Amino acid sequence: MKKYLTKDDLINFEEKVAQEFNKGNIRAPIHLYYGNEEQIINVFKNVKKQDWVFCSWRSHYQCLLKGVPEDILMNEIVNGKSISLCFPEYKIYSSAIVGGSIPIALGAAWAIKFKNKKEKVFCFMGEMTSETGIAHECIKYSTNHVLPIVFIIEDNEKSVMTDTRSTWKMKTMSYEKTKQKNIIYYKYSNKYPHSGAGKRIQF
Ligand SMILES: Cc1ncc(C[n+]2csc(CCOP(=O)(O)OP(=O)(O)O)c2C)c(N)n1
Repeated sequence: MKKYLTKDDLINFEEKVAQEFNKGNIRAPIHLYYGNEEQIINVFKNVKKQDWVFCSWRSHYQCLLKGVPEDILMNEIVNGKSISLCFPEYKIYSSAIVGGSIPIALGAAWAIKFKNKKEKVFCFMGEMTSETGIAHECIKYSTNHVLPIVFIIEDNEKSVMTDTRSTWKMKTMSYEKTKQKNIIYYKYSNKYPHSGAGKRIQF
């Protein structure tokens, strides 16, 4: 029987990672989610097993929702891989480089279309990443070439600790009010800091 993950399952997993990190058991950076559980569960209602998911440095929720078992995921995180989690067997790929996974996601979508496959690509990014040139180019190319890719922009209003809107002098981000069908845009408020879990840990 398929197990559907709930909001509490996701929150509890991040809480466990936070505890391990604050105890000094994870000797590498972690980026935790909080506050976007309902939105991301909704996105995953349309993600099928055969689909690809591309992420950034913050990807624990996507891994869980794509079907990576909790123990396997936790093991990778404790081994210091949280920032770039890749599970090809579950068709999930991450990069810690701002914008790094977007052109790869586009390439995957292009290949799917070229080979007439039924798969889809889901590509997650933060709102600061969505303002970069590479994101604009990839979204434009995918839209105009009608590629099987959906971009999910998760807006926490910050780029590390910088206010994204004041950086660009924009009240509304470029894709915030978009009507494009290949873009999902949502705002959330994270209780965790950009990196770590609130306690200074010396590696
Ligand atoms: C090429 C590159 N430049 C800088 C960084 C450092 N960096 C990591 S996350 C981040 C902020 C990105 O902000 P946003 O896209 O809004 O993501 P989120 O707030 O969800 O982390 C920056 C500048 C990086 N990882 N890669």
